[in-house]
Amino acid sequence: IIVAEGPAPSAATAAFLAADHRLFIGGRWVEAAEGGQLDVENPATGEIVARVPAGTAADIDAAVAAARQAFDHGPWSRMTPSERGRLVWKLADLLETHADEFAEIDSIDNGKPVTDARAVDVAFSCELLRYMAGWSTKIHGQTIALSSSAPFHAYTLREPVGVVGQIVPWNFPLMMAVWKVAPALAAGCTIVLKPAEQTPLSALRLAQLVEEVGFPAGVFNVVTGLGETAGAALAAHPDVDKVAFTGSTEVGKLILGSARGNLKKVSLELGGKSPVIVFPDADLDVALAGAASAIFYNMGQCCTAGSRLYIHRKVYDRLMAGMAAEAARLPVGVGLDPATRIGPLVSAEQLARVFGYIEAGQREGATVLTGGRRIGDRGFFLEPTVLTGTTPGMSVVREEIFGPVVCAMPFDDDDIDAIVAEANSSIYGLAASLYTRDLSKAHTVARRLKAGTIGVNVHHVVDVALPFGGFKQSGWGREMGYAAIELYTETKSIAVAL
Ligand code: TXE
Repeated sequence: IIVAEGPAPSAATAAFLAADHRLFIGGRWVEAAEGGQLDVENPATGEIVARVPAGTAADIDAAVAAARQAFDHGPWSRMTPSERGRLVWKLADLLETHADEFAEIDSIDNGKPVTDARAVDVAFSCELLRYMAGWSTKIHGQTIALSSSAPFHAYTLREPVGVVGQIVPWNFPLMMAVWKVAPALAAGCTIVLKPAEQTPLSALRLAQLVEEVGFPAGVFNVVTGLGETAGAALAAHPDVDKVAFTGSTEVGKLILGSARGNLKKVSLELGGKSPVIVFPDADLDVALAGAASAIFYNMGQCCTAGSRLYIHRKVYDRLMAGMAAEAARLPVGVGLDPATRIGPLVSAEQLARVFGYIEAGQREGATVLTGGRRIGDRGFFLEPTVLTGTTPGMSVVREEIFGPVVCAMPFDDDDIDAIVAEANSSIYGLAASLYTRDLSKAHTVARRLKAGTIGVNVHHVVDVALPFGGFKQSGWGREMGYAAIELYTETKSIAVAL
């Protein structure tokens, strides 16, 4: 496979990349207090495409102070839910107007196919902003009959939790930011957003739209910078009321430690090692399409990636032939090429990490059925990879690889107990999918799998209305749906002695 040069970005995207990038704090564009900068790399070429400020604790202090001021004293808290909702809806409209540009920015920054960025990342972000805009006018408490013999009028209010720190990863740069920003704004919180150091660009462009829409100063702040400096300072900040994080389980545990100081609320969306189970009665075309996209979509850099593929022995050979053919067929290329289905991994570091796993798997006895090699020497491309001969103890089966590498394993038992136990034998529990035409088996297995989202005859199930989050070490809390509004609000009980 030869990676072709992609087309040049549009003039708007090129102009944005070349601009002087600053932090967005208190409605103003400012340089980092310590003056440092971070290079932003295009993973398809390894070239530096932009430089952004390296924000540090001092910038986090300034951004938190601006968010605090906007929450405690600003016009934001006095706005009606309807006014808030209207601003969030307007942000969706403006994002949609600039959809192509955002798709290009994320494609250049992350490497992902621009076609996916446009159809999924940007489209979902617009949809989510609109969905959450709708909730802003529908957040309410309850009236509650007390058990007391004295007469009371008692009710609850749902109030915004306050200043929220949001730390997001690089796999869906815009979309991960909007997953957190949309419900927080709808609920009436103010925000300090820290995008991943690998992919800070779309968050900065989003801040420009926030400014254009006319959100009050300080409601939305963006500090670009490294995790261990800017991110850690945000998670530990005593004036932050809640921290929401998506990233590795390892860093999620660090965030918990940082949050202890003021016991801020914490929500975490962490890693996964999601199983895909194909029963012998499955529609094999559907199962193949699902299993392939489960691991190859976004180069496997999805928290829900279906990285453990369990196939009933009766259909194992047919499905594996299909997986190998699919891996070889998917067009690899520069993300900006609209025909590309597989782009580069996000960074040299990620490529090395994924390679490390492939090598470890082989050392431990796994066989590379297809893929397993770097493509070219420019950028960070890796062949979609299928490993066989993998066993439960191997690191490739236990640990999140976060690359296009699937461990395929046959199972024999027609009794579901063994396969359910195998699928559940993970420290993670983010997602799972199963393929069968047997309705009873589908619902029975779905109930018994320990994961936050279960797909039946489909893998990546994400919808603005459907709660999303993890069991076990895949996280705390649920995003999407009304569950996300609950994450960004506190319940207050009020009792009036009559
Ligand atoms: O993630 P990190 P990395 C997994 C995946 C991947 C591995 C490493 O397995 O291979 O993590 O990726 C910020 N305090 N996922 O190292 O470090 C960081 O700046 C506060 C799964 O890139 O967790 C970035 O903004 N913040 C995942 C964010 O955390 C800190 C998506 C995520 O980076 C910090 C990404 C600290 N001490 C990686 N250290 C998913 N669930 O989708 C880093 N950060």
